[in-house]
Amino acid sequence: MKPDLFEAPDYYLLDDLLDEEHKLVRDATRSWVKRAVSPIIEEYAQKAEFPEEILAGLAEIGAFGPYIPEQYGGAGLDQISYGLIMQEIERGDSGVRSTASVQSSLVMYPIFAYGNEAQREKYLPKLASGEWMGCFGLTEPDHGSNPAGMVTNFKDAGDHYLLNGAKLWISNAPFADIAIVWAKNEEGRIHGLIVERGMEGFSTPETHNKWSLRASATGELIFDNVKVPKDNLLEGKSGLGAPLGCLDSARYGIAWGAIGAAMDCYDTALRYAKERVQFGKPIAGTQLQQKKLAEMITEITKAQLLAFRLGQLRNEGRATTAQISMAKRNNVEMALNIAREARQVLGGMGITGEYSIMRHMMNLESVITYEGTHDIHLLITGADITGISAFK
Ligand code: TGC
Ligand code: FAD
Repeated sequence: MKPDLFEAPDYYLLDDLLDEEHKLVRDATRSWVKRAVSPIIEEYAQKAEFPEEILAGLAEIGAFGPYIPEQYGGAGLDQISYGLIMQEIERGDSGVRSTASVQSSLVMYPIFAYGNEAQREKYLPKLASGEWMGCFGLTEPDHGSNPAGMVTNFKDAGDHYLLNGAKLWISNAPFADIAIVWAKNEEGRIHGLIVERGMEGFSTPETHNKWSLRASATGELIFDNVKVPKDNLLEGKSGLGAPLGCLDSARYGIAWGAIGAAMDCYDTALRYAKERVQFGKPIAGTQLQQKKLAEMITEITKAQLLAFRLGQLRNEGRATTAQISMAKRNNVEMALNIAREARQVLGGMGITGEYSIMRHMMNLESVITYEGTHDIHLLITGADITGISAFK
């Protein structure tokens, strides 16, 4: 892969809206990505392996639990810093951002928000340091967009629960030490359970043959009469709203992350277009390539503004699920469109691993599907503005 020459576009001088801490966090993440992710990521993606060697670095830059309070090992940052960290990591690779998103928003957040003090103290510091990694099991083979239909269940068996069922498409599953598993009790109410690797009857087979997120490890979670201690129940919240609350945080991170992937594609295409000479002049001097590049920077700028405003609303505790859906949907589609256009700017070179664009493009096909598909987010907006749910 070519050396990482990334220069971040900031067409509307959005840096002026950031405070010193935001810039510090953003710049530290950016230089870590250049140093630790860019040089190795293409090789890992080609061989379809997760680069476990970067876990310690992710923990060091505060990517595990950026907004979790420092008393539990988190970085105690605000939502805009969290977004900027996700943006910079996904600039490197969506799969690496996935690992950080899952650890922060889908594992640490539910333990912090729905767990008791003993659970917070037991798990959060080790998750923040990367000593333990986690995964989040909501999706099932027959229940993806409609998790309310899940069949994974647990029964009261005296001093423990007995957990049965299966989850599919679970990021980090193959190497996770713990799993936050959403399952129904005997009354059909959804609860979160902390399942630990090593519990008898719990296995995590890896999912192979992915053309997307190849540098991320995806797997299944299989529960065959797993005895889960009663202490491992997340007591603070139950019902579908509990996992959906975690998704709010992760989807928000993706709204920022996708901007990172788009910025990398744009920056690569712009540099290439200025250097590549055809018909006696740089292709950047042709009207058609300028149209592509001008539209890219316009869309990136709009997405940046959407994410920044959403971050302000999150900081004030005012962002709604529907606002988060709008930003996730818009920004991921924006990034995917830019990846496709940028790939064309590079001609044949665009399909090679010498450049990051094709990898971003393939990754974004997962990003537009997970954490709620593109269509589901549109329907969340539709329900919000009309007051009528298309799901019922
Ligand atoms: P609905 O009737 O709308 O809601 C059920 C209950 O939940 C409450 N609720 C929320 N509570 C807290 N936060 C939220 N964001 C909430 N949204 C809804 C709601 O008030 C209600 O409460 P109650 O007390 O009335 O029961 O539910 P529905 O069954 O109609 O479904 C709505 C729908 C389709 C939008 C929802 O099921 C959905 O979002 N589906 C998409 C599934 C999804 O996003 N799965 C993601 C899996 S995890 C993943 O992909 C990780 S990828 C990781 C990575 O690598 O980055
Ligand atoms: P389906 O729900 O079967 O949807 C198929 C198509 O039908 C989609 O286009 C969808 O938009 C459309 N559709 C569905 N319902 C409607 C409707 N009512 N109206 C109109 N169209 C509709 N899940 C986890 O729990 N944890 C993870 O860590 C995780 N990581 C993932 C990693 C990867 C790489 C991938 C690909 C997925 C991951 N997922 C994870 C699962 C992901 O959240 C689901 O794939 C996603 O929610 C969609 O579910 P599905 O694949 O079953 O598609």
